[in-house]
Amino acid sequence: MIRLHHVPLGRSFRVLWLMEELGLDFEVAYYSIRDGSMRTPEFRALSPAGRVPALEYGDRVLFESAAILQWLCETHPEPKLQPTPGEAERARYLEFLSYSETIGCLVENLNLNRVFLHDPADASPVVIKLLTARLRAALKAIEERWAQDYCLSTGFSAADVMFAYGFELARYYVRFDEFPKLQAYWDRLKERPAYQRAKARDGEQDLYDRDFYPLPEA
Ligand SMILES: N[C@@H](CCC(=O)N[C@@H](CS)C(=O)NCC(=O)O)C(=O)O
Repeated sequence: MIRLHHVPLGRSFRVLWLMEELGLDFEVAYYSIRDGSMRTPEFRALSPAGRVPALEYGDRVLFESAAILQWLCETHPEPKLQPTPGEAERARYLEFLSYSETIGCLVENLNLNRVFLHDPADASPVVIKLLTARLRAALKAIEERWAQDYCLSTGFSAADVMFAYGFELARYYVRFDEFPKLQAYWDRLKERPAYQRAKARDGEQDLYDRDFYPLPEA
């Protein structure tokens, strides 16, 4: 039995998408960050920090999206979605897995300031501007170096699942017309049947109440 513990639009989408790419048969248990369902002892037994993704896989429970993606690719080596140690693109692969969380953490901090505070007056415009600038810079750095179709020159891999998922959230804070190469790459990934199957199982997000959060005036 494989069961993914998932928040719609959360980082658990990476695992949902990858499992569709691998053609696995799995269940999805849905949560909301807002309703306390991830603060229970039962959920913390699956994921110590009370976060998604958590993956039940037979007798095993895993957390952390990058670790889960790597482990799933090792456990299901066909189709081959990651370079093995020693292969030329392995270093680039590992870089993208980690860089994805550089972007993920910036978005998470923007989310804290912009969508999770009970009183929006507690948000710091200065911090929001700094985080947004850092997010733009992190994306721009890749846009400027982007000279291929996927993260790896060898083609589609779990690095694309890990990295491009971040665009789903970053787009609430930065305009992607600044990043035409990344936008074209993302548009191509969204055409993948496995992505579309994953999207159909993602669920209704309750994080954002508008399409874009412009910088505060002050
Ligand atoms: N580095 C972790 C981050 C996991 C994480 O922070 N997930 C968010 C959803 S995107 C979460 O569960 N947040 C719940 C909370 O902060 O209370 C990963 O990639 O799995």
